[in-house]
Amino acid sequence: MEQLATLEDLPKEYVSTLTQSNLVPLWPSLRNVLPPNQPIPQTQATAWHFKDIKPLLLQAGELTPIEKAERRVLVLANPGHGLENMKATSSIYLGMQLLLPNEWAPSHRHTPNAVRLIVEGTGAYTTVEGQKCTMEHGDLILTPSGLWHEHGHDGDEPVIWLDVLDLPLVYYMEASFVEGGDVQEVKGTDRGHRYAKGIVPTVHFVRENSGYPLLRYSWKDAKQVLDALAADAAHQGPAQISYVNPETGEDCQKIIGYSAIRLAPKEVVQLERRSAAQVFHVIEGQMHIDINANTYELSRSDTACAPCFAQIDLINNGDEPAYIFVADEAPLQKKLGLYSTRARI
Ligand code: 1HN
Repeated sequence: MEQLATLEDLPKEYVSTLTQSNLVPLWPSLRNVLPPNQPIPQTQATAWHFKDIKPLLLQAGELTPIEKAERRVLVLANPGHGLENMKATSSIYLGMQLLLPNEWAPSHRHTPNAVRLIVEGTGAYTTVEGQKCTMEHGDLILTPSGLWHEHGHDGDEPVIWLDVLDLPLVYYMEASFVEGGDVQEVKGTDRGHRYAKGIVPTVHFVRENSGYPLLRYSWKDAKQVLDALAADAAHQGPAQISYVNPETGEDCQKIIGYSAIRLAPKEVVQLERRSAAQVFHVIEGQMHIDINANTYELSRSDTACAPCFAQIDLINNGDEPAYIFVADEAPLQKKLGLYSTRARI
């Protein structure tokens, strides 16, 4: 493609006259906003190790009372986006949150969608629109846009979880805001028991929160399905599950997609190159991940992110299966007609 003229090729007075009228010439910036053939991501391959995060998070527990934090979180920020922008990828926010015994993170609701993936500890719960969802290691709990949610802790050890939100996108759209609320009345426990093996309740009433029939996806169940897939001789390719709305089969949230992969001991999975950036988090086991020219060793509770169109290899060097949670921007890109894949190089 043709090299285009730069700002320096224009007379200074001309440029300053443009500026005074809030005008900008397109051509000096055209190749930045429309790079040839593929995007130039700001997202950098980055890994965060739990052994580094945990002591700092526990220290935050001593330094800042929950009343002064509302949510006690250390954000996993991608240096390619500038740490202060709190982005793991262009649209995905990641944070590790700590709740100590007897603490309470008050009820609120906001426009960004959130999920939490439970990393460590027992005894805590999230109440979402009156449904109390207990937290156990590996569980996925949804707090979709506009639903009231609060966290409590009746146990006796620190509980840590990974928050995943579409905050960077919603903030960019100038659509991000929160409302505070009163303590919720608990009306029931999570509705997981309503859904089993292709059996769903017949819908003959108007739903309170249509679109989010299931709020807690139990890791015990997800792991069982992954193990069954791996043991099934007829199953082709890596054992992988998607977290979906059990009534429609669609992605469980509108913007970020959630899935999990099982890597058998010594299994190597070469992912296709995707237009959607991705996040990987080790639920159990360990893995070696190659993202373009970067290599990371990830253990239990470690997290990494990969930019769009990255070439990614997942390798389980251990003797036990590895279970990896994946978050990606695919639902958003598909809705916008922007999703594509490329052959590996
Ligand atoms: C939020 O509501 C939670 O409810 C956690 O636990 C992290 C980060 C940004 C905005 C809202 C929570 C958040 C958040």
